[in-house]
Amino acid sequence: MRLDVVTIFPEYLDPLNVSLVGKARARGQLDVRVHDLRRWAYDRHSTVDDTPYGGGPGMVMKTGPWGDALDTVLAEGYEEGARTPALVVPTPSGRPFTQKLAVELAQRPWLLFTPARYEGIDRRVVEEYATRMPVYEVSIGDYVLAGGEAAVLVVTEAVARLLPGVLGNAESHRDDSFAPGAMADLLEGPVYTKPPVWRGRGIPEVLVSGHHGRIARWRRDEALRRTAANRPDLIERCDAAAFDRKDREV
Ligand code: 6GU
Repeated sequence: MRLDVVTIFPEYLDPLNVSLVGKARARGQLDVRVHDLRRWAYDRHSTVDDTPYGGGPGMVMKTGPWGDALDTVLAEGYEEGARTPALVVPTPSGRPFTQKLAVELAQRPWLLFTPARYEGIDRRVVEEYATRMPVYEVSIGDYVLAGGEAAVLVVTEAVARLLPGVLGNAESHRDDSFAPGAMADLLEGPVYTKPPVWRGRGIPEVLVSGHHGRIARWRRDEALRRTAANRPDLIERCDAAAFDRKDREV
């Protein structure tokens, strides 16, 4: 997969060299290019923003530099053989970024991110590129960040771990014993490792019982407990009938 990021803070994307994403890049599974938007500014001060039409606080990112930047990055990508880009526009006004959307983005061969600072990008930029390619305006949660760069890191990590061969087998096949739509929509329960006793605290006996059915059911119940406590909205959506079927098997 190819990823391009156009930003006024290229160094903000340095974490893309670390950990899972960094390793995927080193292995050639991810081709990441970070571009400085100011390269496409055209005045002495490398201005990329201006005051908003209609007044109001803050500044708006200008059409000119963004248009020239995106045209150049797209042309370079096509020249190098990349195909069918999708534009990913991080904005608190976007649709919620979810695991489902991460799976959808992971299918695409080329993502072009446009993280903005200030009050956002002149609307005409998104309108223009939406005539040429799919555009995903995404928000990573109900709070406001100073810019979209942190959202690019979030989306990239969520997408990269879904690419074939990026995660180890053990991790990618977890929870396979559960029907999709049942456990899939719950939060993970607690986990334990050695030693068996720490500061007088033991581990749940069932986990060393060797009874895989009971372990699976315990994990499911803990997942339900945690989900009910932290995300009651997710309980509404889960498939209770699938749990009942599973229970009758144990
Ligand atoms: Cl994608 N950008 C900004 N600036 N703030 C956000 C966000 C994105 N998602 C949640 N808050």
